Amino acid sequence: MNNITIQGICKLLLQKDNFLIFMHENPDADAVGSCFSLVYTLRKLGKTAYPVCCDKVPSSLAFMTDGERDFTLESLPADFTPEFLMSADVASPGQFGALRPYAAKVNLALDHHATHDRFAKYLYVEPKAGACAEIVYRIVNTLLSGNIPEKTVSLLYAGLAADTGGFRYANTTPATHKVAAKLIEHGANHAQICRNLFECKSKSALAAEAFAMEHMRYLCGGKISYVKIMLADKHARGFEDEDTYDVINVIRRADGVKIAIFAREKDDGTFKISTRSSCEIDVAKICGIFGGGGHAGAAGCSVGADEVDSAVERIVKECGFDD
Ligand SMILES: [Mn+2]
Repeated sequence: MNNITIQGICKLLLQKDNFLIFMHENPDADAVGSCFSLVYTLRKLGKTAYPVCCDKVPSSLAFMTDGERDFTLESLPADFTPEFLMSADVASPGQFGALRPYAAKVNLALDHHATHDRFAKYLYVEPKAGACAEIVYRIVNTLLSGNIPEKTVSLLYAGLAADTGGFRYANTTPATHKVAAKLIEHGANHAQICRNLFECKSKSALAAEAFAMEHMRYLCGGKISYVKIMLADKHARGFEDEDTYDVINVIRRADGVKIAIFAREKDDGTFKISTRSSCEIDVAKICGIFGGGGHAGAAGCSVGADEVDSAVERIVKECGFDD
């Protein structure tokens, strides 16, 4: 599946000087950690590199970016001309969001999504990797001959910890733990990172989660949990989109739930549907029906306002539970 090796990637990167590295829309800790650790590593090698994303980094992840959140194209220096475009953790052109036209120009894509939509010239896709950060670690470690700065290892650790749910999800492998161990050896501040990622919540995020718990419904005899949040709910309760990012993880916790479904109305009136599976049902395949994707255990898709209820019904049906 990979058409370039880690060694090949390093050779290629050393030949270039000006890099632009894309994160996916609604960037998560793996996207931010993978992208920024590459940016810092390339800069350490004397090169010019910038991160870019169509959306702001959520404030809950600002601890990873020194408080900066705007990495849109407009944030780049006017005189910067990138010669090598990369993406990290981006599965498809659609995930570039407003920057979608750039997908066709990407020279190298690093990813761990099994559904990766081979849009780049060079690909390194490792679906067994628990996070894209696991792949990026190998690149950074080779480029820096093992001398990875503390800031970079902490970024990689955050990506790895976030995508594996704190090393609890099925995508956690011995290789994941080995990389995590290396990162801690290099000085990753794992306790502080995990506090930031998994414990510390804004009051508005807690309000969003309280709303979700109050309004979630159980379907198929309690095997599916489902909640829909409308713009009006968001405005009435005073929370933002990014406050709802953990809602899916809250509703999947109920005992007996195998599949969780969360539909959120976006500002443009369309809906983002997020799904999680803690059984053999592959939600990436099901979300694929609506042009979405992701991982077998965590996936999503976007649908119009008039199709959200029928889409949720179809997803429920595709799960194939009897009752
Ligand atoms: Mn990821």
